[in-house]
Amino acid sequence: MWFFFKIDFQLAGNQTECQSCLSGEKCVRLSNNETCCVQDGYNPIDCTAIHGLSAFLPSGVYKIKIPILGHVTVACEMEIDGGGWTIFQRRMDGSEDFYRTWAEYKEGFGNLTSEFWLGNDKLHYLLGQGSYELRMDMVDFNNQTRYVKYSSISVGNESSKYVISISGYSGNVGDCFTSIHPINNMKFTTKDQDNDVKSGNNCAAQNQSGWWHRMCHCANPNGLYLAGKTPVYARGITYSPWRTQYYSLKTTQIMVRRVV
Ligand SMILES: [Ca+2]
Repeated sequence: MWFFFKIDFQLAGNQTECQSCLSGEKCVRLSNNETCCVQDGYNPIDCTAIHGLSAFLPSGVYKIKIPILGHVTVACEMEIDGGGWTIFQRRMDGSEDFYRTWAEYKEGFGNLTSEFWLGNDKLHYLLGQGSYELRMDMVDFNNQTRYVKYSSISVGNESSKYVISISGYSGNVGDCFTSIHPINNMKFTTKDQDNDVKSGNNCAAQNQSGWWHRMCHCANPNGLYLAGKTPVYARGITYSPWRTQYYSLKTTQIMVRRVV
């Protein structure tokens, strides 16, 4: 399902393989043996840029270069909704612990080929490169699917507590991020850093996750992998307008794409 794949910018052996390279461009061979023209010294800034090199590049793990942090390895979704998405969260089998500290959410954790959180610093610098949209895909244990999309997403730096700005809902299930307990304008909260607006309680500790909690949440993508119906309220991987706070989803994937 997930390819391990990265672009290696090797010069193609035969420059005539690229028919249409401009001056200042080089003909390069990608790991899948395709060739294409890229600017000399080109570093893709996100999965949108990689998708722009060739629409036939598969979903998988690629190397990009973003401000301050330099080279970063990311997972790209190249099929869903036209492709070009940089994935920053995935749940699929409960293999990773998401009940983590501020430092761990800042840095990122998990395995890019299965469950992971990309990291709040990477997300901040990635989204600072342009205008981005967000999409979240969900699957339940009946293999039903739902998605939500937001036309604008940005995340502040650590001193802002990674405050999120999100707007422009569309999708085929209720709007959790700008309507019910909206995360818009919320700071990130972890078990060791309470930045939510619920006084007296830490929503991340209460709900066993790290997230842009309000008081507390409509969706808990980083919650416990409780695998379907559960008597436990709001601690699973919930999306309440779809399967209530008493159902933990099978898979989630949250990703961003530069609007170009
Ligand atoms: Ca609180």
